[in-house]
Amino acid sequence: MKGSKHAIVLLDGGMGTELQSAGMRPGEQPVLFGLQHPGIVGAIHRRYIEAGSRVIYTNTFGANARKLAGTGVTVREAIRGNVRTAREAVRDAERDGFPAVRVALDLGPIGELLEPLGALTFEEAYDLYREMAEAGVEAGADLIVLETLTDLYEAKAALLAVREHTDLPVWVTMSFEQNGRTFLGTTVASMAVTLDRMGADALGINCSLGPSEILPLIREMRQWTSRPLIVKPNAGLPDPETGRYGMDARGFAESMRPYLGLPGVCAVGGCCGTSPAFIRALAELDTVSSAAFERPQEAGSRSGICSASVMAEYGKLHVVGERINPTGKKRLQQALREEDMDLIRQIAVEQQEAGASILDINVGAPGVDEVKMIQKVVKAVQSVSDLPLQIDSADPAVLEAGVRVCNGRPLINSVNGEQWRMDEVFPLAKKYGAAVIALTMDENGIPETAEERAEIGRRILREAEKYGIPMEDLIMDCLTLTVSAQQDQAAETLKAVRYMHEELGQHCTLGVSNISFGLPARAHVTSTFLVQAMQCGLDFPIIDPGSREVMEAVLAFRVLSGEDKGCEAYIARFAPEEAAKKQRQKKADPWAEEALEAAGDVRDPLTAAILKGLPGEAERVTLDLLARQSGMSIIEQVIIPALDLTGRLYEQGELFLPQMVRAANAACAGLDRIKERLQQEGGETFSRGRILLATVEGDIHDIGKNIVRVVLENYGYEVIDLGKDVPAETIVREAIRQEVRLIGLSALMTTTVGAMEQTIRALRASGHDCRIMVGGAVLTPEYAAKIGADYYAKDAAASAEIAKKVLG
Ligand code: THG
Repeated sequence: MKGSKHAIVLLDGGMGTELQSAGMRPGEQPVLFGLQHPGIVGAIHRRYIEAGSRVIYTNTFGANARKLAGTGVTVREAIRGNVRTAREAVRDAERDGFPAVRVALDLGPIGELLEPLGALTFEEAYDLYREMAEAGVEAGADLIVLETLTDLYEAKAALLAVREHTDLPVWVTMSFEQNGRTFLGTTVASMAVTLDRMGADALGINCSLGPSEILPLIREMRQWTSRPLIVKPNAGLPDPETGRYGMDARGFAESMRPYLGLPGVCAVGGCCGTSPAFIRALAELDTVSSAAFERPQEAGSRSGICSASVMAEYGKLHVVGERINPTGKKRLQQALREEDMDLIRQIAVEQQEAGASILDINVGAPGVDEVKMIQKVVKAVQSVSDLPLQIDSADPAVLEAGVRVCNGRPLINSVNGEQWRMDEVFPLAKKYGAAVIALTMDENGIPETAEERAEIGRRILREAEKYGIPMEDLIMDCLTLTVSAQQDQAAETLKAVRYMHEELGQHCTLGVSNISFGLPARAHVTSTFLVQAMQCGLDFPIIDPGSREVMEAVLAFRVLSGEDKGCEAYIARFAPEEAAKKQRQKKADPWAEEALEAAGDVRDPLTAAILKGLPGEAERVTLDLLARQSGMSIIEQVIIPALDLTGRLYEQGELFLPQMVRAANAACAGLDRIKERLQQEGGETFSRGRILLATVEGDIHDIGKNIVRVVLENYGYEVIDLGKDVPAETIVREAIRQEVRLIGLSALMTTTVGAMEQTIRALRASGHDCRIMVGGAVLTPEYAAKIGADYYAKDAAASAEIAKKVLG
């Protein structure tokens, strides 16, 4: 688009690196430094404004109560002081004739992992952001930007907190890796869909990658949202030799050029390693800098229901698993009353493995506080399954409680044509960005004819539009009646589905199994009706994925409709099964076993419980085994091989970090039982060896190190965690005192890899015999070798591999 001017909002560049060159010491908290040296921070803001920034980010990235604990400074003070510094810089610049500049309250991640991976609850995260948002409003910020987030759940808590306590515009930018996921597994698509529908004013990507690496991710994001997009990359990838960011201002600006013609990209700036010179170079590109967004030209065309990592995209066939529903199920009702989540977790995993792509959750049972229980169950299910969720209740308070704590974009089950029901459900759907199932019935019940059901459906669609809910987000349920009681109704339902699909282009759901109540051999009728309905346009069937006949109909339908390209899924599902049959006849070779395990077909119950991440089940099976077998032999023959297998699957990209951690937790539950037993029997305790972990001096990041710790502990190693910002002398002293043979050092920032090198030198100089592994975002294998480390651990799984090599 040569010659054309693309109006764009210029943001600012890096703050941390600027503060360090202005004298902030490594390890010092930027927020506190800003309070002590407002002049220095103000001068940095001023340089960005002079370079062309029209929105500046306040120096409040880590101003949350967790990070400020023990500093004697409150969140309010930290935010008030740093916002004032930015406001004054803007006031002075405007007085000196610069155009209008807006002050964005900058809020980064809390710095602790949220449940189920960590200890921080969704509600605690919400409260921490609420406190900061309120302080930001009071201090006079113009907008709020949530940035560098890697967990969609945290982003959702933060966005809700801001929305419920301020009227300011909110932008959200997250940090992705080149594979299009954050390091906690959130995908670009899930982020965009979830936060767009929840009403974030702009979305984007900052940090972790350079401009060229982010470009394909922004293109992907554009497909899922029509919000203005923000790009704030690092100055390239860190140099493997020096660990520093490689790009200069000119090169950075040149590689930002492709964004200027990209529809939807409305704001650009820089993150780590960028300076005012970089922003000036951006300003010199062929742009017109403005302080407000241009109207986005076109809508994102793709959408769906999602968790943080799985998208059930509209246009494909998705099985909704119906089994987390206590209606008529004594055992599940009892589990709910006793708040026993094990059974529920197990049902979730079984349905996912059987091929469900969405899980329906209903907790309606006598004697159950449903509002409380839906949150408990949603969290329990999310701790073992990555599938998107459907929240099923007649009570709007239960619906709200459920969709609030869903990680991702849920589906509400359901609304119908009654005005009062629409008036209570649609505002919830709008606020939380949920999609909604619409039952084609009203105060007069279920109409007999397809035409009347279609009429109610159209009325619901019109009403939804008044609430700003687009048609595509209503999944029509034309209602399955029981064929043995009302035989002509099966045809009416199918006719109504066909109308919804063909005439209105709506997505459709049905509670399919209802069709066959009262008949023998129900599966034949259920699966035949399912096929008929799918042929008419049913794309969100609610069924029991554990029913073989029904699921086989779904898999076959996908082949025949062309959705299963090259019949890949069909083959992947059935080929191993056939191979397994043959294998069982022959003597099994271990690699074939592994393929089976990867396909989820594990016959050893403890291995299965660990792979699926079911702690209760792992405990139960371990206790069974202990009656027959020694604790050590269970550890050696089952638990360790299961964890090794998890590690291999992780490396092959078959499992992701959350699943790894779940597996480790399940193994831990089994190990605890064994430890208890070993202690009762006196003496022998189990440890595979001792490992010391520390984040080096000057570095206050410990999420990465904490993940490594969890994984190593759950592999059976004894971990001595010295924490963060640890001086080299302490590490040497403790390594010697506790006779540690493997040491893991972590450094997240380019500025602290120097401290890592010094620590390694000090360890070598001490003469203590040990191996050293290093890890952290800016490290590379080359650099690790250069500073004298024995091993480079690219992630937690790699650290476990290294531990095995060194300690056995
Ligand atoms: N439309 C929408 N939502 C729905 C339905 C629908 N939710 C509920 C139901 N119908 C679909 N879900 C279930 C959940 C559990 C069972 C059936 C449907 C179930 N059925 C047992 C059976 O089929 O054998 C009966 C109980 C038992 O004997 O255990 O469990 O139509 N939007």
